[in-house]
Amino acid sequence: MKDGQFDQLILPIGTTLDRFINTQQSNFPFAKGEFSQLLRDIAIASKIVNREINRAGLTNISGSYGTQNGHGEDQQKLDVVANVRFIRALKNGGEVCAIASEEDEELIDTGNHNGKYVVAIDPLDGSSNIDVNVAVGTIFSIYRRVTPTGTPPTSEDILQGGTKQVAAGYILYGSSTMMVLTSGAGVDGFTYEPSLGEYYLSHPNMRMPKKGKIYSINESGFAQFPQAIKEYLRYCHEENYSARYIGSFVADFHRNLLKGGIFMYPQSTKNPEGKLRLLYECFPLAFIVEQAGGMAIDGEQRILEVIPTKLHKRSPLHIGSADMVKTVKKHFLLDHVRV
Ligand code: AHM
Ligand code: MG
Repeated sequence: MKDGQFDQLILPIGTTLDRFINTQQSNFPFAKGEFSQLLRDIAIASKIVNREINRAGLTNISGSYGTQNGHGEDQQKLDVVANVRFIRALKNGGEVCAIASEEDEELIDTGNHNGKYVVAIDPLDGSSNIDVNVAVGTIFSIYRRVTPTGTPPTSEDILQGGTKQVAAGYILYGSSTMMVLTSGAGVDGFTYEPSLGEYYLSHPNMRMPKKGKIYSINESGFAQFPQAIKEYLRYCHEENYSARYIGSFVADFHRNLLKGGIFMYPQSTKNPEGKLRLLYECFPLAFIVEQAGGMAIDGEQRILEVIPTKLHKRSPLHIGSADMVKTVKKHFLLDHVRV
């Protein structure tokens, strides 16, 4: 072994998520200990969910739960487990007064009326992939409440619009488990070390490539897509871009964030509003993508500027490398000329 090579091998793993949160706290004048504690609560729940997912094939926890959520979608057992884990952690933490979850039709009042924060969460996104051992994710978004502390939260607290997020993140339960986080000062990625039970900073200051050659879309809907998307897809084919689509938003997004690419879930004649939900799917990843130098639009408008009218509002989404998203936008603008 060459000089210094051994030292490289035994370098300490580095900064834990906990330590990172503590140092970041000083950058946010409003963020006293509550905000840090809230991020820690999410991290703890994610470790438990990670454990459940890893054992899914061994326990009776995969497959359908036999119920539907408020959108009429079949709930998987793990959807329900993850929802309970995150809600319990957020309720017990005490910093959050309300939670909007994909799995619950109404806004959840945690009973902590002195809590300053509200959270929107998709506890387990892409959960239909669990049974086939494919990556899934958790997506979350944090706001400061707008109603006075000490009073019951209202939907006004959560329907503020994406620009009002104070933090957002996702956990990718993949070949390794990662948490990717922004609190408005760049994006940082943490990899989970299961034997130590800690997230460690592994991807500091993540930047998305300006251009990419990957497009991610469920192309089976081609005939039902708007003209702009059909034209853009033809352009992707001509440019010899690679098609990559797992069907787990977090996993598809994460790959594109690292390698450069675009993820699209457009409106269609089947889903005139698209499929993905603003509060806990589009907004958090749009906040992250912008913080990493990318873009997110619903066609012509910046996603973060859309004001949601209801808890589970859906939106078309085109998100990824800035130059690719700009090209999609150009195609939507051209649609007006074509009409
Ligand atoms: P879910 O929240 O019910 O899991 O649905 C969201 C998922 C995303 O992860 C993924 O991008 C999309 O649905 C895939 O949808 P489709 O099967 O229509 O391609
Ligand atoms: Mg989802």
